[in-house]
Amino acid sequence: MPTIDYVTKVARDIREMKIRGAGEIARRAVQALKITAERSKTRTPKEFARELDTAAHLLLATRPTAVSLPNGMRYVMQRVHEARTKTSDVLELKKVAVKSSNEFIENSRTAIQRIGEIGSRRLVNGDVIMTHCNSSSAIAIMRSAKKHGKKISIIVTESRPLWQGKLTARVLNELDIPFTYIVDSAVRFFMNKVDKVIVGADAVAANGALVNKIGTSLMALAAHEARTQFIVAAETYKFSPETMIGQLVEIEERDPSEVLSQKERRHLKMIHVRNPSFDITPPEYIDAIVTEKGIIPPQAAILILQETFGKIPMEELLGYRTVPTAHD
Ligand code: RUB
Repeated sequence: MPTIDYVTKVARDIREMKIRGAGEIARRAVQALKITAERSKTRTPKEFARELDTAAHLLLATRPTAVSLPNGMRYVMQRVHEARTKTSDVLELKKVAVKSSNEFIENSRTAIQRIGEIGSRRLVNGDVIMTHCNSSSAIAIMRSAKKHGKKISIIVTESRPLWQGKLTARVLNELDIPFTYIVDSAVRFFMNKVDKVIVGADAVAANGALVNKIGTSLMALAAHEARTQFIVAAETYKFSPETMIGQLVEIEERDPSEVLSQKERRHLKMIHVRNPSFDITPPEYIDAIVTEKGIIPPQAAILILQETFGKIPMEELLGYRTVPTAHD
């Protein structure tokens, strides 16, 4: 398959959510960038960078919310651009692109494992944990707790409209962790029985706000009211550098047919279905963010951002992002 067709296919799979979850989206997009570099037949550094750029922008145009995607693209492209200032050998640049892609993918997997180890220390025998959607980082904490012999049980929301709760259910089943499966609207009903809420992240803003699957903020609100700990599992490449200069994370709104089919809507001439895929949980409702570098309060998100992106000029960062829009 020609490289551009391969990249287009990965982009389509991300858009259609055959590839989903912020971490996996980033890894698969970076993998596509790596394959573009490996197969490149370009002869000049400029052509090579342009080919990679085209692929990166195709991948970026898929889903706008998971900041891991532009951060993954940045990780590779920045290193390629930096190498261009030192060499004009395309073969060398290819090596840089491949090496940095592998590095990003490897670091991302290690980060999830670390989050599992670090986060599981917060869990104690008998803990009842509530989770939403399907997050590999949140599940890593549960997996690690189980590995360390802690007896935990999970409450899993179905996560309408696309039922990612079923994916979580399958994983927990394989892990032999007992779980209760509930409809999204039963969150408050069960919250008093919950010791900790653990969810993943599509983005963490500079002020510590969390962007995650629609319904997360309602869960946080219920947890806050019930005095239940609300914990976020987020690799540092989920932190959004644009928010350091006050830009908002774009919230994806998906096709209304995911909520109500066209057939069902046909006879309801007054209906208007909205389908936002993510929402924003304010930092006041978050007790801790578990990252691969340790557990931080949401207020320390800015420190992670400064450490990770502080030295990179903002205009360079903004070259790898999607168009900002308002939250609503
Ligand atoms: C997935 C979702 C997950 C985060 C974190 O939404 O909201 O909680 O992406 O996942 P979608 P992970 O199904 O729309 O992609 O921890 O696996 O990166």
